[in-house]
Amino acid sequence: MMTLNLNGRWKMRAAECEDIWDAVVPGTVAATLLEHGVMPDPFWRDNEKKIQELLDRDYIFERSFTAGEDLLKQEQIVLHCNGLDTLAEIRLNGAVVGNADNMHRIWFFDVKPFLRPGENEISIYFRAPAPYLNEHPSGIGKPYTVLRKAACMFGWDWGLSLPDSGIWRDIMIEGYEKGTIETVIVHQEHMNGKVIVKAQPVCRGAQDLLFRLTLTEPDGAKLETRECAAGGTVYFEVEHPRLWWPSGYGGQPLYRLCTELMTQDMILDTREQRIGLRTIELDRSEDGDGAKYSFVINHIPVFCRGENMIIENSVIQKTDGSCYKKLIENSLRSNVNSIRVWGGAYYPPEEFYDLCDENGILVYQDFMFACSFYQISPEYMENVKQELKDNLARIAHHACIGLYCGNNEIDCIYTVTGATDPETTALRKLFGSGKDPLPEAVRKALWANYEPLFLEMIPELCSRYAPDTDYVHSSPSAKAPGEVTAFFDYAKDGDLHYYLQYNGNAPYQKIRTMRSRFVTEMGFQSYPSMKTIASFTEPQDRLPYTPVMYAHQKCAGGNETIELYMERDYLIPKDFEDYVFLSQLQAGEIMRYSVEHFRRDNEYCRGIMLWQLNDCWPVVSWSGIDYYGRWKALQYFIRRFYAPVLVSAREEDTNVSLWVSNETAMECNGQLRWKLYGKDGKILDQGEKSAHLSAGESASLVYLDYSRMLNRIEKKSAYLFFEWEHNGNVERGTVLFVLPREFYFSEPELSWEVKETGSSYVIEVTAKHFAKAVGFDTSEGDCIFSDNYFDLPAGESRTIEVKKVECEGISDSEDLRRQLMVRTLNDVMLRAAMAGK
Ligand code: BMA
Repeated sequence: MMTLNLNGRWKMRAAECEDIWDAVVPGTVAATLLEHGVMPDPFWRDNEKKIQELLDRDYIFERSFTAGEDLLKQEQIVLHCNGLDTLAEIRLNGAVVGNADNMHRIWFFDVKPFLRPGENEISIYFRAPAPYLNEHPSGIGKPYTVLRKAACMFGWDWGLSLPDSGIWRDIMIEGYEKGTIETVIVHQEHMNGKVIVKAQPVCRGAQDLLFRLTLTEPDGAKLETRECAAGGTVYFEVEHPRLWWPSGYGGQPLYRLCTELMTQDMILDTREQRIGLRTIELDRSEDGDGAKYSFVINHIPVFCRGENMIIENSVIQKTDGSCYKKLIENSLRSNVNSIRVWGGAYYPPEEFYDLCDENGILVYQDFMFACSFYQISPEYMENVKQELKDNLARIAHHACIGLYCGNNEIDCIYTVTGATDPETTALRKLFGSGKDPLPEAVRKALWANYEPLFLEMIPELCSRYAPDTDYVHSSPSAKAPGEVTAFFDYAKDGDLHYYLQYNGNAPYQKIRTMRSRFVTEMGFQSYPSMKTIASFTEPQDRLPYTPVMYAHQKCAGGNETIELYMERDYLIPKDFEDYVFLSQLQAGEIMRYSVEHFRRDNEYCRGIMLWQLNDCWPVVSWSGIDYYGRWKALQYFIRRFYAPVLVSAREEDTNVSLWVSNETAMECNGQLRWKLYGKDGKILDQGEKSAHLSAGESASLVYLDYSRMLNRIEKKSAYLFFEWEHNGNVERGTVLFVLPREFYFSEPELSWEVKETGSSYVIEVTAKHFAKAVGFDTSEGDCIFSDNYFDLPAGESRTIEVKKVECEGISDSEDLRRQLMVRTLNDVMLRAAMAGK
């Protein structure tokens, strides 16, 4: 095959004016306009409003290229576009060669009749998506459902509206003889300690060709080479297979499958896929109280400690492989072993799945449908079918993909349209689906649009392209599609999405009355760091309720909800920096409280995926890591509460049980220690206990009854500090016996020193008095601390490491010392109390 790469320098012009700009492809309208200063920074203050008009215009990308003799003499010549966003007309030397209308598809256009020797002109006309939606109202769903384009590009409850267009993935011309490889479908059969790998090549074009497939061991040793004809299957028998595991359960050896498409005397095309040998199953067996929702890999149940990923950047051109590398590195550092690719976005590039394969991150893969009914027609179904084939053919062989999911939240929207119970009725209003249940006839019509897509076509395609991977039709969903009548019933035999607003802004403590098989979404919002806020505001904007801060809060009532919960547990700071700090701490605490609860209940609950891992612009959101890659307090909490072996406390007034939850495939022997501190750091009680936990066991190890020791007053200055030590790791936690707003905080009197070792800086911090949530930050530069927002009992020290390679804008230890800022909950509460007086 011959490839003429068309990436690189193009020209872009607006359809209705003379302006013309240099453009880089892959690239988009917004990226080009930004580059040339035509579009104001969409992230600055409330500029979002100002950019819409620019994106409401049509644009043309064009360039010339030279077609050589070698290319022209090929039997077949196609224009291959890995991504056109979205409504595009493609011309070659003035003639229309095709149209595109689906951002998620891979397009091939026959260009042989249009190419000429020497100089050629290609142009792609992009019609503006937002005006198109206005002209083509959706029958039954949200406006974005009309176009096969990332739904969130029109705005989401964490994302600005930036309905871009462009050549967003690679573009090239390919010339070939007879045919090319479309994909190789891989099926594994594990039995008696062997794996039979069945590989079924699929080709485009002529079908009378031959395939030669070679399987190579992870260490590079060639295992076998076999041949088959088109439509045939090749079988490899792997003795002593080296199995692929999710992170923390074993290694990630990857075999290589190299496929050559051939005639008797020529190799026409090649394709290489890396495959991991493993069995993977979503166990949904009934157990008397509903049904499980549990990932079982190589026969070991794996607890998912996951996060939901959204698009990486609202301006798509800024997305490259390196941003995924960072996301995965951050996930691993946070003890995350699974990521959900959420359905309101787009299918990530190969780099993402490669990284997940290599690092043992299990992927929960949604198809790109979210939060609305989609009206189907034969043309729509055909378009989607091609989209699914394109993407399954591209990604299905990856070891990391643990599950396919038809859509995000459409089954539950259906549930709320019919519900009569008070909780689900309240949700119907929240989801904007009206006050009253919909008439049955209308619901039937909605379901008639659901079934053919999510219960027929998609699962059929999945079983063809991904025969070893399970499919669920929606998240959340229960076992029987469309039959859930009350929202919280998903928890019993399916997966749950849980936000406190879904529960009437209930106290977060209510979670302890709930059980759920799997929590695919759960989150709490917080503000991004002050440095990030400074990047999009003027000083006068920096208060929770200014128009600019509202412009960077896309969830209705979001800032108010943050404050509502703050008011319940804390004193509201007057100082905005304190406020931001507290909002982050609160999100961390609420998630800690909730995740620890579900982890203790690990016989019932088999996974949690927090909403949300990342941000696509600087915004107040549920994320743990903000747009600039800065860790919010939540991400440090995640690192702790997602530790494979977790120690946690279940307190009830003055009584506490201490639990250890071992989510590893090995038994765990360790030492539990606890100390109860009273006023002035006086130790009131202490103890320790060795314990043994088997693989996957979660158990209460001690029950401490302090009802006699702690009276109404003493409770306000007492805290229990506990830790679990095993294999040199120490996990810790603290219990307060009253809400932080009632606690007698004193100045912690922290002191710290910064030292330097070869590759790291080391901060040693000591607290004279109990310090709650010691939060470090740097004034100008950025870094990741080995731990942060942690508690220090009176008189104790902690060593924190900062890796030099992870520092930006910090030149040496002296500079770090100069930039280092520390804030504790003590400071924030004391200041708030003073300001309140
Ligand atoms: C769920 C998600 C997203 C949304 C999030 C936060 O509904 O699926 O659509 O952003 O909650 O509200």
